[in-house]
Amino acid sequence: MGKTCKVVICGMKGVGKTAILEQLIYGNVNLKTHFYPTIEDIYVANIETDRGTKERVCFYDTAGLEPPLTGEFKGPPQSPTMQLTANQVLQRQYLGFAEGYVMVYDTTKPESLDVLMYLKKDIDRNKDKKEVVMLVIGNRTGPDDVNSLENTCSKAANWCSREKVRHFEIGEGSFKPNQGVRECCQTEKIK
Ligand SMILES: Nc1nc2c(ncn2[C@@H]2O[C@H](COP(=O)(O)OP(=O)(O)OP(=O)(O)O)[C@@H](O)[C@H]2O)c(=O)[nH]1
Ligand SMILES: [Mg+2]
Repeated sequence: MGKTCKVVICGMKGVGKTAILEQLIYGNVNLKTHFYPTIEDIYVANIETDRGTKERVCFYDTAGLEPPLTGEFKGPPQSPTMQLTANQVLQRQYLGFAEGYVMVYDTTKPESLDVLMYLKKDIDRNKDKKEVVMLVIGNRTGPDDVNSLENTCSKAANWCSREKVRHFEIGEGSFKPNQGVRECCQTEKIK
């Protein structure tokens, strides 16, 4: 067994971060499961990689971020110097400390993708020279908005390809996050 790697799960509040982790590790989540807002939780898992080895991964489930909702802060980030409040940014201790960041958004909440755009800039700015793996998970909690020109999922897919991060969608409107997350962990070979 190699060294334990640290992975931070982050994103807007209520997008399903804890649900995804609980389903990945315990497989005990269904539509009736309710979770309280997270302050901080740590899950330790032994995950089999596609190389057939077992890796120990420490997942840090973080408190959900508030969306940037007012005035000039509405929508995706315009300037790298903009000031966000403490509950709109990832707590400073998680920056530059993990090998992997899983950024989660809810495909039915466009503002949750905006949050990831801020978040990724923050992680990039603070990662120093360290190699970090980032990936984005779109949690499908309901159908796409047929009235919008570009749905949140395709917007996310475009952004991810520009930023060169892997993009996964899970859920398909029902609650089946398990497969997707397992696949993410294995294909990204988080080490
Ligand atoms: N229907 C459905 N409900 C979901 C899904 N994912 C999460 N939920 C529900 O949405 C609520 C919020 O999910 P959480 O997993 O607590 O979200 P979170 O991102 O951890 O929230 P914070 O810890 O507050 O940031 C919970 O009551 C879940 O049961 C999903 O894919 N489908
Ligand atoms: Mg949570």
